[in-house]
Formats: sequence, C-alpha cells, structure tokens
Amino acid sequence: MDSPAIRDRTVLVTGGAGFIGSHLVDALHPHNEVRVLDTFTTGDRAYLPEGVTVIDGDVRDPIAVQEAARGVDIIFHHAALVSVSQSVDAPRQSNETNLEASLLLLEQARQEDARVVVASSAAVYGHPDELPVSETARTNPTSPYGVQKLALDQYARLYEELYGLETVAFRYFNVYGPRQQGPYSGVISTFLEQARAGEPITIEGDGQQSRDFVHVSDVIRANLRAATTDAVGEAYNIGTGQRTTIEELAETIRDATGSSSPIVHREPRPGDIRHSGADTSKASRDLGFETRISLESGIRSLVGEGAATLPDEDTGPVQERQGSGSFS
Ligand code: UD2
Repeated sequence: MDSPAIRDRTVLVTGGAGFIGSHLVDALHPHNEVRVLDTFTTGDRAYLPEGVTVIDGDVRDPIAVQEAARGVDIIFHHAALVSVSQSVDAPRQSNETNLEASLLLLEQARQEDARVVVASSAAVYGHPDELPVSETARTNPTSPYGVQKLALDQYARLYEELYGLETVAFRYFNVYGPRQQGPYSGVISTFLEQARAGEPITIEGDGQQSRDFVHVSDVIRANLRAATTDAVGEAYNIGTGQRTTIEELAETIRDATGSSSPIVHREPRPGDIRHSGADTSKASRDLGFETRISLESGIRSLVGEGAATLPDEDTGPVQERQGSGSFS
C-alpha cells in the first residue's frame, strides 16, 4: 500500500506531539501546512519538526480548538487520555477529554467543512465474541474509555449521516513503535525497558492472553489513506490480523535484545481482555490498507532504534530527531 501523497493542505493534528500524532506530523510535514494542538502533558516538543505551527492548548478549550482548526482541510484527532485504568478511576475526567472535547472538535470541523479522522479503539468490542473481530461484531466496552471511544466512533458516523461531514473512525488494536513511553505506554515498551535494564520481564497472568500488535508506521499509512478515501462515515479496524501471546512476546523481546532477564509471572490484570485480534478485511477492501511491518521486524528496529531503517520500509527519508523512527 503506497501512501497517497497529501500535499498543499492545511492539516491539524490534535495530540500531535504524542506517540501516534508526532509520527503523523512527520509524514505530513513539510508538504502541508501542519498545525499541532497539544498540552504537552505526555507529548514532547522534541518530536516536532521546525516549521510546524504549535498551539499549546487543550482540546477541551473551545478557544484553542477554534484557533487551531481555523481554515483547515483535514483534522487528525489523536488527543486523548489513553489510559484505560485512569478512565476506570475517573470516568468523568476522561470523558471530558475523550468524548466532550471530541464533540467540540466535530462541531468545529462542521464550521470549517474539514474532514475528520478520529482515533477509536479495539476497546469498543470489550471481550470479543469471536476472533478475529470484525466491525459488525457486537460492541460491548468493559471500561469508561471503551464507552467514550465507542460514542466518538458513533458520533463520527452520525456527523457524516446527519450533516454530510467527511469522517473516518479507526479502531486501533495494540499500536507500538518508537516514542511510545511513559506509564501507560503498553506492554512492548515495558518489556523492552525491562529487558534492556536486565530486570525481570513481568508477565501479568499466565501469558497466554493474546494481542494484535500493529506498528505505528502502518497506522500512519492508514491515516494518510483516510485523508483521501471516498469511503467516509465508516469505522475501520486497524491491526494486522495476527495474534501473539504475551509469553511469546516476552521471549521474542528477550531474544532480540540478547537480554538475560528472567521472565516472571505476577497477578493477572483485573478485567484484562483475554484475546484481541482484528479482522482487517474492511480496511483492506475500502482503503487498500495492508500492513508492512511484521512484529519481528518492528521489534528488531526498536531494539536498534536510532540507527537502522526499518527492514520492510520503502517510504520516506530517515528522520534524525530524538526518538524518531525511520518512516514517514
Ligand atoms: C490496549 C490499549 C488500550 C485500549 C485497549 C483495548 C495500548 C497501550 N493500550 O490495552 O488503550 O485500546 O487495548 O482493549 O495499546 N502486560 C503484561 N505485563 C506488563 C504490561 C502488560 O503482561 O508489564 C499484559 C497485560 O496484562 C495485557 C497485555 O500485556 O494482557 C497488553 O497490555 P497493554 O497495556 O499493552 O494493552 P491492552 O491490550 O491492555
């Protein structure tokens, strides 16, 4: 899947200094006028290339959103409180950012007649009834985060139906890659950190639970597709279709790093989803979405981060800034 060129557009990336958002900014810059709206709470200015317009503000703030969205052609909405457990502890707080602010943004997009690509989540499915899970499967979120993402995903569809706003919702499975860091960053970055430090790699539960790990560069290509597709008003699974158990992942990471860390088990995470895997045939059919980065090559490139180009990669220049991957 070659990424269609997006050029000479005015683009807003909310959460543009964060993990997925900052890679998207790299892919869009410098051929477009790129704006970033970010609070820099978890995002990092060092990820942003020169020439990008930065609005240091909150997506809940109508003034900041108005300023950021003025005159834009496309909005990629990645600003969110991404922690599922935080949403369980403080549902209203995460609802404000994940849902209410998203509605504000959709309203602003109507004013500007801008296309909007929103970040939904595999969390909308909860414990899937069957695997791989397709977009027509029952949605049954098990956390406030999942409820918020489901509502956003449905609002995106409804805004297309009711108001003719061009929207696309992506239900991300487990995204990983360079720049994923911090306490809510996900199992791959946690295991990598543990393996590098020679500390025990901590599997929660028996390790037989499985996930569909998709590399952020594949996620970026999907976003670029969404910017130009005619298939709007739809939600799409974004994953690889391949499931990996957490135990296999721990072993792969230990081998790739050459670490002698022991693999240990601790208590399972309360409410953990047992298996998660995407049926990506809809995204493949409508968007021409195909993943390029296998989990093995994605992990290898993370282990050699900063040095290597991704083995399967064929687009874009090598980015030189801090923590950058090599794709665009
Ligand atoms: C992912 C998303 C989340 C939401 C959810 C929907 C990430 C980082 N999070 O949560 O935002 O969309 O999917 O279902 O992508 N684990 C260990 N040891 C560790 C850390 C994790 O064994 O040190 C296990 C954990 O118990 C779980 C699996 O690894 O079974 C994946 O955990 P995660 O936090 O990376 O992601 P997940 O699937 O809970």
